[in-house]
Amino acid sequence: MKDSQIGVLLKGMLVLLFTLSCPFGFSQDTISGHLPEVLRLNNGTRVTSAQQWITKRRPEILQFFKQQMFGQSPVRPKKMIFKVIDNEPGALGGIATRKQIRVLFDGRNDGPYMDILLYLPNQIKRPVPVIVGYNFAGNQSINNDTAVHISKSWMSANTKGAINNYATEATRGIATVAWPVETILKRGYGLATMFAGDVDPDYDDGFKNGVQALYPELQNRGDNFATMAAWAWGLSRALDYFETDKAVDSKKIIVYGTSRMGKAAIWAGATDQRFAMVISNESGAGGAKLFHHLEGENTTRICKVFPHWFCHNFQKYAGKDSALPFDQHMVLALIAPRPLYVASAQGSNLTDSYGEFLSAKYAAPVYRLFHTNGLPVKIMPPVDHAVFGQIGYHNRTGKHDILPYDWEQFLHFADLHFGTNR
Ligand code: GTR
Repeated sequence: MKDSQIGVLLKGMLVLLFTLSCPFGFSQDTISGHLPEVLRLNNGTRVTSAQQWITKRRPEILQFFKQQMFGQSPVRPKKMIFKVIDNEPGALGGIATRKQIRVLFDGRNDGPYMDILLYLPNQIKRPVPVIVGYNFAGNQSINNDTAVHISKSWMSANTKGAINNYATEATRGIATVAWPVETILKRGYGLATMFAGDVDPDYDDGFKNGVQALYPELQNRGDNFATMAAWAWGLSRALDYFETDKAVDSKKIIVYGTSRMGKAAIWAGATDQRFAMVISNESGAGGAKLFHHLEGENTTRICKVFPHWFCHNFQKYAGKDSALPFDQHMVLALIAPRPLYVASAQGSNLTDSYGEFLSAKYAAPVYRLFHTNGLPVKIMPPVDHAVFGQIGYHNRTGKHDILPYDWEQFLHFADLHFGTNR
């Protein structure tokens, strides 16, 4: 055989090896450094059963992330009160019942509060599953329903229609594309939303203005109750309310969030197992994205630009993405075996689609311990091609956003798991 023929043969073998290894995911995972194993106990023992996961590994991981990244959160406040301040059975032209519920965190009318806006579909006569997630600009921003109270909480100066960091009437309906309320209701789901800034404003205020003020004992420590954990905690308080509302099926609450709100939704799902499903849309770094995949936002940027999001201990990991003794696949695994949908967008560079896919992929072995199919693919599906297992995933074309395509996949995923609209 000539040298050139040997060369061609070798090349052919390499291509074959590459092709064969792809379905097992060996060749494409550009992970930097060593990715910590989700199924190995701190003492080195391999975790091989769901029982071991539940009793040993899950608590270890949860404790680690509470100490090192998200910080500790308080339990449900004893004095919390829900005040239904609006209950309109003929909302949105008669298709919905609208409720606005003020959650008084410490029971005081002049204390910290969060307003829940809840729409329930009138065509369903039994308790309905509800999708709950934070908005970025106040409840009045999600549609043009003039009865929705305008937020009185601080918001980003970039908010369209806000003046001096506070909402005006001009902020009403600025996020209607992000919140297809009627589509969601027609599919048989309720929709609840809150403004994250009610719980904790999104800036580094030394934790003076958010719910943290109620918990001084959880401040001035490495594992302090920081903003992301406060937002997740607020989602759990909304769930506390749903448990009291007979029109809601509180065993079917879907926690959803886009971007930073997706990070909060993931942590809520990880810490509160009452959430039956988690949907993360382009949650990126500190959400679904794997830090060990060195693209998009990294620990250095997160720690510098958003020092209030994670606890003080997290600062020591800045710049160490390849050497982290943890990563976000472990946070996603805390949601197992509950259905989890991770959505990415090709043009969302900061949130790193491939890094998000990898977290879902490396969380999947935990799902398989529970005899679910986990993520049904091992290599990233093509753009605009959603896959639906116990974990769902898509990477759509377009920029960082939440679009009708995303909602269509989420609702389909929810239908599959909750057996709705079959
Ligand atoms: C960016 C931030 C991301 C993501 C995004 C968003 O500035 O770096 O982590 O959360 O904001 O929330 O839209």
